[in-house]
Amino acid sequence: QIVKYLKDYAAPNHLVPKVDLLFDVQNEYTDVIITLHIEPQNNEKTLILQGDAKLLMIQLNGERLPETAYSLVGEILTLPNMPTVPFTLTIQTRVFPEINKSFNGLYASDGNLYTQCEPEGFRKITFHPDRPDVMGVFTTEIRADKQKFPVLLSNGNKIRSGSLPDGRHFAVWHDPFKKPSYLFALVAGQLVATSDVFVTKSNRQVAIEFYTRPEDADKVAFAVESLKNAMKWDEERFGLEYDLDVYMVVAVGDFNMGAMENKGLNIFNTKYVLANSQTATDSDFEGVESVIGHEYFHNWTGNRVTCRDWFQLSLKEGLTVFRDQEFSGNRASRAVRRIENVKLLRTHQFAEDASPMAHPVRPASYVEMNNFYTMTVYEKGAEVVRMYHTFLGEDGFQRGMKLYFERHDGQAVTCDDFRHAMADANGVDFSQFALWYSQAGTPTLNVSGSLQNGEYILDVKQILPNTPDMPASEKKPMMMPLAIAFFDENGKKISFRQPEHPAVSNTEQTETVLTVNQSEQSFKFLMNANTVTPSLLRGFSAPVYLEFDYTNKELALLLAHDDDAFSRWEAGQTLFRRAIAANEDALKNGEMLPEHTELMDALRNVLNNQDIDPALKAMLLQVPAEAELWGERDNLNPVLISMAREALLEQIAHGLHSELLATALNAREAENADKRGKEIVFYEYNPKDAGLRSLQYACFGLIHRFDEIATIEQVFEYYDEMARKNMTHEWGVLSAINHNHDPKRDELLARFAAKFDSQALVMDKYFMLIASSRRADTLAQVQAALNHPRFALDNPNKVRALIGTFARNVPHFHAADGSGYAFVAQHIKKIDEFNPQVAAGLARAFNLLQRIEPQRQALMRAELEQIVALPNLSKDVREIVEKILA
Ligand code: HT7
Ligand code: ZN
Repeated sequence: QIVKYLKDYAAPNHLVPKVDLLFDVQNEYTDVIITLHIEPQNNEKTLILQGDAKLLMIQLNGERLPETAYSLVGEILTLPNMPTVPFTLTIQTRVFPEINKSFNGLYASDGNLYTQCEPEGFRKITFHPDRPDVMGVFTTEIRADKQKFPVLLSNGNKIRSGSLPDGRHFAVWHDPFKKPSYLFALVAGQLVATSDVFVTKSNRQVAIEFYTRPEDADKVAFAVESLKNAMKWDEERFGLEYDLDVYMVVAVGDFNMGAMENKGLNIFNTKYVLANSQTATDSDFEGVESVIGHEYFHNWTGNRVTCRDWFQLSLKEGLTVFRDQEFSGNRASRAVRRIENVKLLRTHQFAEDASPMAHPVRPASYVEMNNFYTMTVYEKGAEVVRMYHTFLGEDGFQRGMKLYFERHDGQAVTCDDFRHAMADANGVDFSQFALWYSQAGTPTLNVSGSLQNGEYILDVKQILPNTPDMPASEKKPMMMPLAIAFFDENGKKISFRQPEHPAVSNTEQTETVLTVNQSEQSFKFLMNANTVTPSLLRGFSAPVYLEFDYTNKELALLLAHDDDAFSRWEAGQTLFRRAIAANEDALKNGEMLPEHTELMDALRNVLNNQDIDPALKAMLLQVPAEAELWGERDNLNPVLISMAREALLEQIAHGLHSELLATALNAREAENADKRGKEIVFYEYNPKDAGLRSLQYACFGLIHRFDEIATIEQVFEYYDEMARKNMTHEWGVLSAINHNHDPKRDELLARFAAKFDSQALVMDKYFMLIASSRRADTLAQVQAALNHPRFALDNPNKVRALIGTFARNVPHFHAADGSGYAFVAQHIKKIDEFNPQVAAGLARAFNLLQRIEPQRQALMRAELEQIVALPNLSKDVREIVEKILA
């Protein structure tokens, strides 16, 4: 395995400021001719290019080079005797998109052609340095059959097009902005455009074009609207305006990730473009809005200012996730969106940080870059950006952004450059903050408090974990914001002063942000109070575990009264976690389950409280996911934890049946209220109705446990009526009864599949239902689904829906006989033969290996050892599996 290290970075010896491309599309192959206008640096004579395509010929300044003038070893083309003054190199390659199932480079999907070049896919098309600090102005000509490929697209503006002999035609695209090769894109095929216009703040007209298959054109309106909202929002919040005359989005069903921000020509997984109320749930709509925003925001944070090298990936991804989170939060339910983001981070990123795959936000090494598009780089990276924002406030943060663009527009830069811009624009020292980029693992803040004579002392200890790359003993204390407030016994905020804080020592405050930057430190507050319950880490002000020895009563107080939605939710989550832990102990010891009176009372209060926003109420009812409960525990039995969690859900369903029912009915009533009396009733996505629906199904997901037989009968009878409203309702009822053993469940799922047979994205939902069921026959049903005519092992969405969902189905993936591990491992091996990126994604399911109890650990290990023994295993899967086994 060749490991690449950040410490070995060296500036490029050859720049390529201009690139001319010609794609000659034929039936079985495409010939690509690239002309690189090369500027040697430091009199360097040896030119090194990257390429993984069939090499046909090379010309130097128009003269063909003999084969003796270069050598090609693996993907590295070495040309030893190149001029030291500017020259051109023209290279012809041949690629075979029809047989490319890796969905990297140039590939065919449904007869059309698409590219995916980030991070190192350009080299699968042609030869180039293919590193992000080599930027150029691209001109691209595409020639193809006019009937088969009526639409020919690339980056920038179309400057010429016309007919060619033999029923062929051509188009020439020119992108005036210098860009790295990973932002190159080409699309050719039979697509229809849905068009719109956006007028920028400086009054320029930007043409918006969304390309889809003709039958999907009725599902793009929401994405188009979301794009226009994103364009406007970026102007208003960040002062950033779009820079080309056209913004194109192309939807494709075969795609490895969510979407790709290629300059002026985004390519999207259909999942994040196509949505109408009959095929997409409210959360699908929210996914479209956020990914459309994310890719658009990359135009400045990623494209105009890009990464110097791939170690700096979080420079663009962390920042752009922060921006898309702010955009989505601005649209509606900011507090709920924040909680959703924290939940995502804590379920998946914290797990990654506690696994053999742990790495810093700026990784120090990698074997396969595709393996580093991780929750850590994206989601923890966004939290790092959010911490700058918390320290500096909106104005200070925007000053930093302004300086960042002033200094670096058109450049390829580092995370340090971003940090310096934030620091210099505000005169703040962020040198200690740099540790967030180099130290992996989730810190723990251990906090305790004591009140004496009106003086409250908060003691904060910072504990850093061991990670595979660095022992805790080598780690230095990090700098982070700790947002706090205090509540009295009636749930009222206590006002306080900070005598040690010169700037505010005489100011009465009710909340503040502390700077934690040492292993141990104390903060003093003066207040007039008898009992104090601190509200800590408000808004999740830093990506850490927080330990504070709350009583259940204090947690109930915060859950009832805290005005910070995150802290309120977190108080409930802690009560849930405690109850599940107590259930686990009882199950382990064969004892009666405890009653959890305080939790039940607190939940009853939440359900009865009419002042809580429905979407937030739905979040407050959500029990932590299984992966969140694993935390940093060792020797864990995931199935026992899952049983303890299920037992709590049953207890809530029975203990609060009537409150849940009343809440669900009220929410349904409120959703229907403004539709009654109208001739045509729309159950469309809008944030208010989405909140009411999420509350209905948060309740219904519990209610059905009260009497599963009666529920399935009822659902069976009213299914068509529910389903007719919209996909959120249809999905809500099917998800709730999905675990039911009654044959009616199978019949409902079969009806669902038959109804949506021609809708690929809805069929993904069908496969998800099959794979997420807790029914005893789930593995058998998943195996049968592999032969369903709409399942395809070479389609990443289908693989994620069926096999990926199964790998997260805790009782089945972790079945004691190892059948779940064997099933997933078998498919990792199969898929790796044509799509290593997707196979490596599945391999992460085994991340838990070293922390799982010995019997399951042995079963997992046996599967992984078989995988690494494969002679042709990809470096993608090998890197992941070897790390897990290490
Ligand atoms: N910047 C993109 C990351 C990406 C990707 C996208 C699609 C297929 C393969 C890919 N490899 C890397 C997506 C983003 O963060 O916006
Ligand atoms: Zn991104």
